[in-house]
Amino acid sequence: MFKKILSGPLFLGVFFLIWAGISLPSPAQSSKRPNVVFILSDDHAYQTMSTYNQQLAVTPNIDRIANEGARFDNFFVTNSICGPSRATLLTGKYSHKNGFKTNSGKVLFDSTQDTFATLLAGNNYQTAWVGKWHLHSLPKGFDFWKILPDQGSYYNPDFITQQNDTVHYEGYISDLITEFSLDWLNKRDKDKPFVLVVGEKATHRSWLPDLQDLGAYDDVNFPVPATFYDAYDTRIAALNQDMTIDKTLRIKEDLKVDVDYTKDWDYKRFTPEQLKIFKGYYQDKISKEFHEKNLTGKALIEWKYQRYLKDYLATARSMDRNIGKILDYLDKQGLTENTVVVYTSDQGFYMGEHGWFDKRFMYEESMRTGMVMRYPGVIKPGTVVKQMGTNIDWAPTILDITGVTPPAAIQGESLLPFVKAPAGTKTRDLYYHYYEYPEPHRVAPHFGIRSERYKLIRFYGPEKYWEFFDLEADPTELNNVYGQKKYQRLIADHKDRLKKLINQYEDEEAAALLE
Ligand code: SGN
Ligand code: CA
Repeated sequence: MFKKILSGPLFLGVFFLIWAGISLPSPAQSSKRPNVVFILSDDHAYQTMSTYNQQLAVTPNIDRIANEGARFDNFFVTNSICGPSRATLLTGKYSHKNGFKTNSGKVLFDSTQDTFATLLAGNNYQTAWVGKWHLHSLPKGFDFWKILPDQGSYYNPDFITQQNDTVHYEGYISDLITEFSLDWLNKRDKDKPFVLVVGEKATHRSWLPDLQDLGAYDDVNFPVPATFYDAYDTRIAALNQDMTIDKTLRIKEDLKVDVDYTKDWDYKRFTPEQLKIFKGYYQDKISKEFHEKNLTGKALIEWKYQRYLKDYLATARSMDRNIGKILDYLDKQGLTENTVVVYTSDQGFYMGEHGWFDKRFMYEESMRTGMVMRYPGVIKPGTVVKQMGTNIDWAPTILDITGVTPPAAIQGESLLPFVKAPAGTKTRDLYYHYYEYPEPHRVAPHFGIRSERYKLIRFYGPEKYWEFFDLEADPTELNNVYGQKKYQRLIADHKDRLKKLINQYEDEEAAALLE
């Protein structure tokens, strides 16, 4: 019976299908090599991306990438601040290897080293970087770039162009970054594949939303996180930081209460029309509310928390709309099928957990970052990747997609095997090292290991000491159990594993600080 069905022309057809199925080139091998659009935002917390958490915000366009591709549920950074994360994106290396450890400006990014852009140059790819760069030296190895000076401005910003001019543009930052990105895509050589990095300024402090998004979340009363009133028992570095909503977050500069619009910061950049709308909201509504309520104590701290979230999430909304514009452009140009889109942030951020904003610590909210990736034909829509990865994997992933063999000096590895086998069994220990101290937020330098269940951290600032957390028993990391007898075997095991990572990644500075 079976034999009969498979005889004659039908047999030939089935044979052809099997043969075609086997030899059909994957997008990565096809002559039409895939493009990459890598969107890297600034300080955008995964807690505020609705693909991860529906309690705070709505981010339909980031969610669209996740739904049509993959969401990484255990993705981390290796040094949770801006410049170092970008240097790691470029090089696939830890800060101690690429030389860019802090944002301080004392060290420029060494642009003579290999980056994914220089490695792609010989491979017929066109490369571009648009938007936030924050590495103090100018980009090298990209065919096109147009970057913000330092942190850049939200309204009517300057851009540094390839001619090394600083040019003033009118408009809102996320719109302009999209406009310049799409402009380059329109003008590119359409016969060659491309890699474009879109470096968003949002959602960096001090969170200025686009005019159309002012007050977008004003009707929402956000739940106060369970750790909001953390007293930092057992954690000296957490006690000594300077990044609380209570004490560090500024009512005027951050929450825009009683700003002097003629004198203060970026407000001088506003056009009269923009200023009218902005003042109408922050002066006539928010500052008025602040004075009328005349709050003190806990009520004041919680008002600050609510205002912080409202400004932050409205700024994220302005950016998410722009991510939508990029996705629409790819659709309209017929590029979607052959373009990998990644959205991620340079690090995580505190949305009131432990009473904080900002990042830096090796604790979960700052070490983790959200990451979604769409790769039609390769990633099954709705994939959820549970395996752990870090930002040293970004560059080797871009190289893998574009068919370039990574040089041995790259310390990360491609994430493509993870998206193909998202529940794979590969476990790896992650290594972290943060340096910037004391400015601007007095977070003591530290390094450590994160395994799937535990975290061991060595602080080496003013106080030299260890922390150990059981993330299953204590997911919010309130209870440093270093020194508790029942954990001694696990702690010794993690110290060994930490030493191995330090050797593997050749972090000599950390090796000397272990005892
Ligand atoms: C500025 C901010 C800090 C922030 C750093 C680094 N202060 O100094 O709050 O931690 O940038 O951010 S501000 O008052 O100037 O906004 S990073 O994202 O570039 O690493
Ligand atoms: Ca950042």
